Amino acid sequence: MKTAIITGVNGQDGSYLSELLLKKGYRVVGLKRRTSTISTGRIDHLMGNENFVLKYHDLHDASCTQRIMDEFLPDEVYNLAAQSHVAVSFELPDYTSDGICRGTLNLLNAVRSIHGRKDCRFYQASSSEMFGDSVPKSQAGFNEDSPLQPVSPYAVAKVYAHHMTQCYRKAYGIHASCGILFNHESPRRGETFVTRKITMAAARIKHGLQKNLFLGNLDAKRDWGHAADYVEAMWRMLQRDTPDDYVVATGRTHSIREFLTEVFDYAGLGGWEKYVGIDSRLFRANEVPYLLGDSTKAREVLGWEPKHDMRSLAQSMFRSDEAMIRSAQVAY
Ligand code: NAP
Ligand code: G4F
Repeated sequence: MKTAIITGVNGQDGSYLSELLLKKGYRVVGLKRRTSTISTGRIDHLMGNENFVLKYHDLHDASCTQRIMDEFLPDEVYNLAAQSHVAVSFELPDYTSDGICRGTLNLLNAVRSIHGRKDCRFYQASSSEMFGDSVPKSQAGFNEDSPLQPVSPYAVAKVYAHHMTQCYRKAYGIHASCGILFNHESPRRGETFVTRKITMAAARIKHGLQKNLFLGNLDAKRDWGHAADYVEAMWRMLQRDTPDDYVVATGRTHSIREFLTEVFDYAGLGGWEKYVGIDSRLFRANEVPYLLGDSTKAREVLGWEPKHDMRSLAQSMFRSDEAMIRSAQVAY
C-alpha cells in the first residue's frame, strides 16, 4: 500500500485528492493546521476510513514537518497548503509569503532528508497567478514556457516555491513536479472566492435570504475548471518516470460578468444587474486581468482531459448551494 501525505488536506483540493487516492488504495496522511473552530467539513465523510489518518501540521513549523516525514516515510507528498486568497495576500504579505516560501522549503528539505531511504515524490501547487499581468504570446494561452510576471504577494511567493521545487529536482535528483493550475472551483470552493460568492448569493437571493451582492472588478477573465478534474492531473504527474512541470487548464476563458450572467440566468433570477453592486474596496492593488491556459502538454503526456467547462461548473455550484438552503429550510 502506498502512503501519500497531503498538506492542506481540509482545503478544497485536499478533500478531492484524498477521495481520489483512497479510491486508488492509498493510505492518506492528511495534514491540517490547528484552528479555533472545527474546519473539517470537507473531509468529515472520510474520517471513518481506516486508511485516512489526520495529523496536525503547520507550514511555519519545520520540526513538525520533519517529524511527520520521518514517521510516515511517504511515497508521495502533495503540498497543497497555503494562504491561497490573492486579495488577502496584500493584507498579510509576510504571513502569506512565509507560509508558501518557508513551508515549501521545509517540505523539500524533509523530502531530501529521506531521499536515500525512500523514493519519495513531491507535488508543488503552483499557480496561474504566477503569470501575473503579462499577455500570452500565443492565442492558445499561457504554457509552461511563458514568462512569470507575478503582481501579488501570493504570486511572488508561489514563484519562489515553484523555482525552489525545480532547484531541488535538478540539484538532488528529487522527483519533484509543479502543477501550474489555472483557477479551479467546485461546490467545496471557499465562500470568499468570486465564483462561490456568486453561486451562494444567487441561491440566497432566490430563497429570500439576501437582497444584494457586492463585487469588485467584473472585467477580469479566468480559465475556470472543476477541482475534481484537476486533482486527477496532480496524481498523474507523480506517476510519470520523470518529474516535470505542467499547465492544467480548460483552454477557455470567461469574464466575471459572464459567470454572473450564467448563474443568475440559470437560477431564474433574470438580469444580475438588479441585484449586483460594485464596491471599490473589492478591487485589488494590482489585478491579473487575463488568464487562459494551454494544457497541451498535460493532455499529450499525462493523457489528462477536463470533464467540466465553466457552464457545467457554474450550474453544479449553484445547484449545490440551493440544495443546502433547501435542506436547511426543511430542518426548520
Ligand atoms: P484552499 O481551499 O484555500 O485550501 C488551502 C489549505 O491550506 C487549507 O486546508 C488551509 O487550512 C491550509 N493552510 C493555510 N495556511 C496554512 C498553514 N500555515 N499551515 C498549514 N495549512 C495551512 O485552497 P485550494 O483551492 O484547495 O488550493 C490548494 C493549493 O493550490 C493552494 O496552495 C493554492 O494556493 C493552490 N492553487 C489553487 C488554485 C485554485 O484555483 N483553487 C489554483 C492554483 C493553485 P484552513 O482550512 O485552516 O485555512
Ligand atoms: O476568485 P478569485 O478570488 O480568484 P483569483 O484571485 O483568480 O485566485 C484564485 O486562483 C488562482 C489561480 O489563478 C489561485 F492561485 C488562487 O489561490 C485562487 O484560488 O478572484 C477572481 C477574479 C479576480 O480578478 C478578482 O478581482 O474575480 C475578481 N473579483 C471581483 N469581485 C472578486 C470579487 N474576487 C473575489 N474574491 N471577491 C470579489 O468580490
